[in-house]
Amino acid sequence: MATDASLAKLVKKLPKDFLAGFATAAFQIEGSTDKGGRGPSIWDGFSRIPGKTLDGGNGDVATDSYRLWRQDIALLKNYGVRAYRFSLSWSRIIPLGGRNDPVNPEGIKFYSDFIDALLEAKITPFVTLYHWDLPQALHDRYGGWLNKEEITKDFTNYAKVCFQHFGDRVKHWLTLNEPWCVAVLGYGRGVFAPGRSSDRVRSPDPVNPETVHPLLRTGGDSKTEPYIVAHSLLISHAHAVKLYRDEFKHFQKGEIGITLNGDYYMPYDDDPANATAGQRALDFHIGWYADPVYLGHYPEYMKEVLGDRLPTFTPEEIALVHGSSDFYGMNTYTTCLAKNGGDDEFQGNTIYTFTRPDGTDLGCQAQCGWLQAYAPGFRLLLNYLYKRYKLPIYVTENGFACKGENDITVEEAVNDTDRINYFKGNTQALLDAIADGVEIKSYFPWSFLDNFEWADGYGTRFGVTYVNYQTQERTPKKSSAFLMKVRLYSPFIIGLCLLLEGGGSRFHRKFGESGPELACLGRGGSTKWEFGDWMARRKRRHCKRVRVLSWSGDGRRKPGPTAGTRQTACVYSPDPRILGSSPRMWLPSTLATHIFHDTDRLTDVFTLFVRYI
Ligand code: GBH
Repeated sequence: MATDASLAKLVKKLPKDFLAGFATAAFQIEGSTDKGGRGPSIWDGFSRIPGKTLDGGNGDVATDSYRLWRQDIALLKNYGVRAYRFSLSWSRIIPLGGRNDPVNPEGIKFYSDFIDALLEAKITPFVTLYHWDLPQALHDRYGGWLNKEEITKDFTNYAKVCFQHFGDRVKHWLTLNEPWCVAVLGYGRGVFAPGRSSDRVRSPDPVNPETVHPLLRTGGDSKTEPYIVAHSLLISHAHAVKLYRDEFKHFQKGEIGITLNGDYYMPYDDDPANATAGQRALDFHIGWYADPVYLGHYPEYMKEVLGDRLPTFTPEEIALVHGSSDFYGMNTYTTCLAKNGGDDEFQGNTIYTFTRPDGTDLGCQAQCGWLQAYAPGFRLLLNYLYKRYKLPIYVTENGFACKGENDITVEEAVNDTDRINYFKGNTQALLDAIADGVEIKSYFPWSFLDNFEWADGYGTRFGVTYVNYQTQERTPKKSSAFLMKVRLYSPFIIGLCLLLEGGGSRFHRKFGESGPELACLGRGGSTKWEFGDWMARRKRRHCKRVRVLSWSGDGRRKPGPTAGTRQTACVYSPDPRILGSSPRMWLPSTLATHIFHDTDRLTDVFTLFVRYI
């Protein structure tokens, strides 16, 4: 496996506008479900029903981020992220959800302040409109996603309110998160809200059917409802995109798309039937949504097996859906081996396994049964999607829940080696995919914090930050330090760090009272040299905070700082947010050393990481 240093070197080659940060979702972190004028969502009630979540946890408090958001942003800033993906709670913005229902000014203000604070911290907001928390009122009023006509209008109206209030500052929009999960888990398997399925033990018929909307008179139908819901989701998404493109894009100048879940399905062995099975699994997980959006039709295989259970697009609908995403939004976690057989329709009648024919496991097992770490699959999937759908890819989620992490102390949990290995492998795979020619524009590990993991409750932890749910204390795990160390979050602040004699005070003037945080990152490997400490002492005078993350030379001992020798050096960053319009800032320095004349070595050996505090 690559060393951290060699990874860090590669990471520097990422495109200049690459967005790296963390992802979260409103219901999983906000809590305060009855505060600030918020209306209930389908997850509020569902998660409170005994038996629906593994540990009985619900979303009432979650990570309390509705109250602790300033602290959260401070931590994100500390992590050095360039972007943050989060979702808006529809029922915070329109408590009853509908197009004729009032907008909640407190909800608007909450997100507006949040976005301002992110921008203030130089963090790019990446906003999901819908991450599964449908306003309960819309479900009750007309059956929610089951009712295409109504939900399309209400979702588009909700999107419009968001573009109007936040689109001046938000330039990256996602309409829906993982429609497959909404349709299959919410209306097929019944394990997610609203919990509908054909299984009458799981989802009984209503006690007084005459009092509910006609679409809700039974407990559900796993054979038809998921496909109806998926169709509504696609069309609602497409309407929101059209609205953005017609009325907002020309002056707000952002981009908009959908994000799909999808893992890679490798054939179990070289039996051609298993290769076909792998493709069927990809069709049912990914093609169901991606083929209409990017290619203009449902996958052939789905039409074939589902017959008239699969809704058909009217010509107007498909014209709207086809081409309705500016990019490919990708959430992915794992790779499975696909075997022909089984009767699980949602899996494309394919059997999934992590066990290879020789009995070994594909990768490291996570807390959740569905997740093993297998980095080569990530690279293969990136290649598959790019070849098939031909658009730049935003990786909007990718993460790992260490097995047993909830059963150990926080001191133990922060040593999240399996998560570090997962990110190490996948960062390498991402870079390899870029080298393969795949255009990749972001990487958002899931998740910033441990949080409400839906039907798993709080026992499954995906965060790079440990959350103590009694005290709400946040403790960074080592995986967060790993991601900082490979410089995923500031790949193009390449700079030199000769900030001496006046350099610091120039910085001070430039960045004002708060001062930047300067950190010197070495390339790993050899001697920790006194320069690090010296620089830290030196700069403390000028900058509020200096952190020498690591320092090392290339094995040879370098000449130390020599007083009185003036040399010219600069901090270099093509990122205009760091130094304004000029890519470099010259600094006088007194560091005598020949290696600094060689810019390549310099950027290699000395990397200055400049961030605002
Ligand atoms: C993401 O979904 C979600 O966007 C995020 O909210 C969540 O917290 C995160 O993953 C971690 O789970 O065994 O048939 O029930 C991940 C995609 C697809 C993964 C469905 C689990 C389970 C399929 N998920 N899959 S099944």
